[in-house]
Amino acid sequence: MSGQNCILLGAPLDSGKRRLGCLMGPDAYRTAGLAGALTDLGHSVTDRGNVAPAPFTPGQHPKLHALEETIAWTHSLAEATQAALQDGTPIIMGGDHALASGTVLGAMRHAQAQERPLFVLWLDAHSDFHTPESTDSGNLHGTPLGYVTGREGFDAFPDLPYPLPHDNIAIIGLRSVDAAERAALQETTIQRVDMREIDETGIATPLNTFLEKVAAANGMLHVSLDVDFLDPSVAPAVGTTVPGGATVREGHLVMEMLHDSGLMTSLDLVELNPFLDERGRTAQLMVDLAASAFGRRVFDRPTRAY
Ligand code: NNH
Ligand code: MN
Ligand code: MN
Ligand code: MN
Repeated sequence: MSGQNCILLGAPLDSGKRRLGCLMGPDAYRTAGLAGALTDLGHSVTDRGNVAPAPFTPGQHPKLHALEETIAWTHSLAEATQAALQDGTPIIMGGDHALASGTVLGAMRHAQAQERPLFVLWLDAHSDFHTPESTDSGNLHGTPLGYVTGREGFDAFPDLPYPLPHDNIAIIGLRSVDAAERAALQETTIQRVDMREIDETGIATPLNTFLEKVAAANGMLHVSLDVDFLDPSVAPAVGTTVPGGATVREGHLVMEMLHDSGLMTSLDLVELNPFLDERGRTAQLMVDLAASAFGRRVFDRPTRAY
């Protein structure tokens, strides 16, 4: 699996919540050496620079923060992601998690054109399954999985080509799920893996279950990695830390398994807030995790057949 065409897309979207800083994410990944780490692994890398939001007029929504701006980003990121998927493997350098409404939409359009199903792996402390009605915070970074699955209330967002099937989604790392999200999630077949399950079975077991399903369906796989999937002791640079998260090794194991599976077709790196980092350590860890997803390893081992 060497020699992929990696396409870096900067997404300095900071509209998905009120605390600022994620707009610095793309340059933090560049500074931490993401492109060089990938070329060292034998991939070709093109940095297409930063995407900009489509034109928009800011409004004053009583509850939702920066609705118009987030919708504008959804339009432009869907187009940029779909275009990049035609040429290689997009790596979206966020930006907060609201960007995934755009990147997953772009991946859905691309997969539909390829006549293949799209699967989504969401690595996150949170489930991001709110609707504009159910969110308490009004922060749209808590809603992208609600949007792409076709929940109610996203009328002002771009039309979906189809609702992403619940069976095609796994969320791994859960430990902060709001009551309204929990109630809605429990009505779905989304694979929900909380930290307790990871403690009890190890993280490889539920991930294998999901990857086997992707492979059996000849699916494309979009991976969305939220910094807060990781424990705050190793990844402090995120506005929404939740204790009890994934260890460095659990993070790497997920990425190594994704690489060995050969299934991942696009990757989001989201919620990095460099303003909150300590000497760049979180940015560096995210770059190292991305490197594992693109083949960095200590020793080769027999590839598991999915
Ligand atoms: N569920 C909360 C909300 O909707 C928190 C979402 N924050 C995240 N999601 N960081 O990954 O506001
Ligand atoms: Mn998230
Ligand atoms: Mn999160
Ligand atoms: Mn909430």
